Amino acid sequence: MNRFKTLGLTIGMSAALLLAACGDDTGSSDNSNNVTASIGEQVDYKIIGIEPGAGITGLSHDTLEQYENLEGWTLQESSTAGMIGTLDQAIRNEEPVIVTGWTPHWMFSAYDLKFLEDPKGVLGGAENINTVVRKDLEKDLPDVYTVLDRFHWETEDMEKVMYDAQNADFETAAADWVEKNEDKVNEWTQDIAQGNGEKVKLVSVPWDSEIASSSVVKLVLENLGYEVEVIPVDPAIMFQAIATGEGDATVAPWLPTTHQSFYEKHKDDIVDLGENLEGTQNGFVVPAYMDIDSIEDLKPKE
Ligand code: PBE
Repeated sequence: MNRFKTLGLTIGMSAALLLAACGDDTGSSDNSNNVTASIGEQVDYKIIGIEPGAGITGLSHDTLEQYENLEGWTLQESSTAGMIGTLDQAIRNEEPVIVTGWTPHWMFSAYDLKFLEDPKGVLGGAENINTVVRKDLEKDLPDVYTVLDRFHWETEDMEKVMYDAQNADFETAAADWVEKNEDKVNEWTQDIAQGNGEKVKLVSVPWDSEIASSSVVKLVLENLGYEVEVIPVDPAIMFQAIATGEGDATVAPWLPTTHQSFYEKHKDDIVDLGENLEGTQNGFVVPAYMDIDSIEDLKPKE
């Protein structure tokens, strides 16, 4: 929960940095007439990233290394809120900006954006979100294991919870989704016996997509009589917690690419129940008005 304080701080800071940067601008913000400054020069050869611990942050560093045309470019790590703040300011000023982005995320409905093509596939293609549990969960809490094994939904479901949570909170949005999707929930909970207040630790990551899925799974298990705690941590810690048995389960791993390094490290000590959602995507994201389509369209720093 502390993390959210940090996010607030970072968005303030990055807005301030951006304002300072705008002060240097010598009136060349209309990029359609600006033939002298390349996109690289205009964005100071920076990709705006998110939290250092995110899977996408590691992949973005790999991308900078693997594309020769990104020689001299850097990833400016910040926070999700900081990244959104910078993106929002750039769009208001119709300036170029390149951020690390992903779907499902509301940024694609709030702004007209596009993913830059990634011909080397470093940032991963269409991915899945998997359910991963600790080794003895099936033995210790077989009904919880079965519900988690059955849990599966669509990107539209997740987006609905994420969208509704913007006007309420995740708990309310999840409750509303559960109420309106009885059929799906019944498929997961069919013939499951009521629990007796047994504790379940659901480990997650602090991004909206996973707050949405964890909130729904928490509620479904609570309705079955379990006492569920959701613990948002960095992806590395999430995998470690399941491997050591400190956490019971997670519905948050992005695979096979985003969290691959953490998965590989712990794969012998965790149980992978397969995907609960298909069709996520990471990438370098730019406003649709920018005149480039691929990471390879960017020029090295001179
Ligand atoms: N994300 C959203 C996370 C996982 C969910 C893509 C920002 C990441 O680890 O990169």
